[in-house]
Amino acid sequence: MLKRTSIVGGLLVALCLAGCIGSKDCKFEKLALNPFQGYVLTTDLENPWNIVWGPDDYLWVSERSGKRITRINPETGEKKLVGTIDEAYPDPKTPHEGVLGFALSPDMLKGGDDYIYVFYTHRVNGQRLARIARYTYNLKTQTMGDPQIIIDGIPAGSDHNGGRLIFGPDKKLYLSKGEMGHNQFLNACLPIEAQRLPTTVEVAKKDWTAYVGKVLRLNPDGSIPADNPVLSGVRSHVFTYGHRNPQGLAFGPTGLLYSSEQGPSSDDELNLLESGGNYGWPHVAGFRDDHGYVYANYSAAADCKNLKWDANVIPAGVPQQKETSWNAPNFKEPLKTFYTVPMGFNFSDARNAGDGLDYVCWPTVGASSVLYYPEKGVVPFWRNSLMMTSLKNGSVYVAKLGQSGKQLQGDVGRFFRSENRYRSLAIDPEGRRLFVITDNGGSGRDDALVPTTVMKNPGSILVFRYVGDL
Ligand SMILES: [Ca+2]
Ligand SMILES: [Ca+2]
Repeated sequence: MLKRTSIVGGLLVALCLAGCIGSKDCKFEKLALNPFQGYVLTTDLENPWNIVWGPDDYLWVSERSGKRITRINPETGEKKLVGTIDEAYPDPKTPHEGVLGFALSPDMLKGGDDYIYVFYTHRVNGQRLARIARYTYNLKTQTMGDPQIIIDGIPAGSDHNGGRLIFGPDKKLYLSKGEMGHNQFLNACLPIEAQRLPTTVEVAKKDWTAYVGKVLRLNPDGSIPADNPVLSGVRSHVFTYGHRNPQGLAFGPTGLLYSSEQGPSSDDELNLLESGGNYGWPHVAGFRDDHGYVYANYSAAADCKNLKWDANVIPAGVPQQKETSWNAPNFKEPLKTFYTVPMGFNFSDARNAGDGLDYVCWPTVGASSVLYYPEKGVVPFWRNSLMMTSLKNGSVYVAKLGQSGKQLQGDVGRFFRSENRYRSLAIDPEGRRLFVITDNGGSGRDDALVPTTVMKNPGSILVFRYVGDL
């Protein structure tokens, strides 16, 4: 039974009124008033983490804490269990562990390899680790089995595990891996290793401890592609590095790879990922502009354990580094930040931001995924765009690409605001329906933009259907 439940009262009006951020991003405001229908397709998912439109015209969803892969009928919302990953370990105290990304083989249901590649965290003797396992999809039973481990021993932590897994047009697997939230909160005294590259000895031993704050590129059998970049004299799975928590990966039509990445107190990023690129973390957040960020290296403080970590106030004794005092020849600036704030920005009082920024403009959005919206899609004002989901603001941001795909053009639109945390999204082949999965809990903002831990549609798939041409 299709649940045409209203997502929130007056959703479309509310989201359109809230569809403009600050003074710079208002051009999409009128376009956002174009008609969409919003409804709930299905509920009772357990922290859905990844959603894709499969070659069988079903939605495929991973559930992080539910430890499973499920197929969902996009018309009725009916669920069919594909398989459960019993080895996965979603620590109930963290939102970063369990079954994260998965990718379907490009040849699936085409007489080729009917494989599902799943990235999940688990525990070995109490130690957090992560791996990619390949499952075979049985066409008759529509379930998965015969797990084969493709790569094992990837570091995992209580925070920032990244976790997006996609195939490229080159039929390589791309995995985003976070830096495990080191240098903050309970992990404040652990060093960030996003800049550390694997050594020859480590690669020979299959020691993947350097695979944090990286985007990896793998052959489907888990081996290192022969054309991966050589970094500091070593070829490994590392494709790009210097990342914080990249949770989104998406390819554009000409084979360009984009990522979304969570920044610290400011500067979530959309990036164009180029082989061998250094994306700056933790030396730089966003652009190398000394705006709103300095690298405070707690692990280098003599008495770190006795210091109080604070996102905004750096204690004496913690070494600090300005962005402009660091550089690297392969440093890549982002395409766009969400958001960079002026020098002297008062992070402890968002209302004091000035320059058109207010509480809704707290300068990160919790970027959780990115998707390319194709040129042939039916929504005219979304064509050739990157769509990015926001956890903190329960919104989909839409950024138009320039013709080359190597830069953005115009202002960023914001759509479908609701009191939810948007984890990821998929579109149907026509580009008419946007399917958004929501976290079961966590913090966001209510309709008045006041912080809340109440989610309107926990563990759901929300559908936004374009009806402007019907
Ligand atoms: Ca960066
Ligand atoms: Ca910066």
